[in-house]
Amino acid sequence: MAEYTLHCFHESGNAYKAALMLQLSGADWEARRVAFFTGETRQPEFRTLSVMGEVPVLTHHRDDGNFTVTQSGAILTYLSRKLGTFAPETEAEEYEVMRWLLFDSQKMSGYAGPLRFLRFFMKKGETDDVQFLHGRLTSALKVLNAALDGRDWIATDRATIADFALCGYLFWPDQIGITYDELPNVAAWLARIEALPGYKRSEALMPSGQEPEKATA
Ligand SMILES: N[C@@H](CCC(=O)N[C@@H](CS)C(=O)NCC(=O)O)C(=O)O
Repeated sequence: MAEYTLHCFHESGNAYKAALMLQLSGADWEARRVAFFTGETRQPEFRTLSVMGEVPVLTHHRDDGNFTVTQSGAILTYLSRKLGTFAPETEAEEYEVMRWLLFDSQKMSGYAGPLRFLRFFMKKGETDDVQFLHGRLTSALKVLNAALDGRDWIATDRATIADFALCGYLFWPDQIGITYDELPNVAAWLARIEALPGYKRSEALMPSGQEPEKATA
């Protein structure tokens, strides 16, 4: 058995953050498919793994037993401590990373995920809800673009888990319905992440959460 099991599916940008961290850290891990699109996260068995009913879920198979962590920000923090990679190194860096993880959860992934879901997977059209999410995400992207001005990485002078959190959904601009034409710092930062040794796209790291006959991506 691998040292880490990640309950995941490749359409999930939240799962991608954890998978990317495991991949770029060279960790010993395996992906366990969650059939999200047929409702596995709502089943009682999944709720015993995660009371919040959300992917990703990380289980660390340790000598003292299995240790399970949920919420992508907590998983990234746990992995950075256990693996000693992409971690903040000082108290100031710790808070810098933390505030970007929180910003990501509410305003970046927190809007990009639902916007992509409604536009790309549900084909909802340009409803008021879609327009609201688009506006909120556009504002968050402008904040990120401004914060990246003159710097390579968002929280420190090195890549950290904050970068992996914020980019979780951003390699699917077409599916979200956005462009980076007016966000050059974001575009350059994403290219920097793609150039990290061992980088892989979500689809190459995890199985699909869709049933094969229904797969749209
Ligand atoms: N704040 C959570 C968000 C996780 C999340 O929204 N996961 C989605 C998949 S991307 C999910 O499992 N949703 C299940 C549901 O809403 O029923 C995190 O960062 O891990």
